[in-house]
Amino acid sequence: MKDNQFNQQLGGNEMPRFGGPGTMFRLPDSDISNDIDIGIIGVPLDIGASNRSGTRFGPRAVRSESVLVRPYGMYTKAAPFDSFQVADIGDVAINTFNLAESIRIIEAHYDRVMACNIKPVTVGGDHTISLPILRALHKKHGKMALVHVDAHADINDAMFGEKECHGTIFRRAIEEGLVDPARMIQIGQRATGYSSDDFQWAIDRGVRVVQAEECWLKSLAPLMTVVREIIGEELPTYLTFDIDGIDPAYAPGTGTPEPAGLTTPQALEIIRGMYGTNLIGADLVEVSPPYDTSGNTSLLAANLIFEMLCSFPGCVRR
Ligand SMILES: [Mn+2]
Repeated sequence: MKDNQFNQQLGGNEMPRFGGPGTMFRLPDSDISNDIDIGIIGVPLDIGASNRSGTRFGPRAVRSESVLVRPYGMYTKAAPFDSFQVADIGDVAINTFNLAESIRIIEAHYDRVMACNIKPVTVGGDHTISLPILRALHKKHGKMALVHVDAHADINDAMFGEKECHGTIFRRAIEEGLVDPARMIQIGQRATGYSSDDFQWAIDRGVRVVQAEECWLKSLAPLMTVVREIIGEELPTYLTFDIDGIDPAYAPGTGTPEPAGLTTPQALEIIRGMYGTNLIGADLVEVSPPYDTSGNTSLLAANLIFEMLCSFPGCVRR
């Protein structure tokens, strides 16, 4: 099975799935290098979260549950490990005592990733991490399109006076010009807020906000057709997926759960619907293993990350 030019997973018939390396998808690990097309990166941060903590354990838990993910998408027919050189390029050494310093460390780390032309697929970590990632990617790609799946809009101006934490990041991203609000779609927002204005700041700047109620009880494939029309095929596009966008019945292991969210099939439709855009990076954030008693949230996260790999441009279908 090692005759492919690209890194392949350690197979379940070569080493039992409960043994062997602890890397994502049982792929080889690697330094940051020009040889890598897509690098999987862990950011074990939880000091930017406002309610339950625990996302510091997310990357390790998602890697652990990823042992069951195989190399071929049975429905999409996608074969990402025959398409790209993918490797687990490790974790970011954040300073767990200092959020602002951690944000700087993350940006500097992704500057190195971008210098090697690696497309990053990140496992969080709380949602704060998307801001320094977008800052680093913006230096290479300019203003990007953004698809943001989340129970929350994450557009607060400040929380407890802090301008940079997991609930403020997309206001900062728009203010700093990292993303084009006219090419930004938020999906899955719901439940309770402080006032009817909570989602309005983004809408007023041209963001398309698709609340969870608009998604209930139907396929999201038509929505994703509209999303692709809004974004187009050329504009560098980032996907940020907060696991709390999904209903806590499917994904209970998270810090700020809200009822009546997206289903697992809808999550797949969203990520698969990104195929056809110029996806240049993605993240999966807010998995909190201490609240994930069955491991199902991490298992789902690992499968969603596989689907992200399948949605990068050039991923072969066979
Ligand atoms: Mn979020």
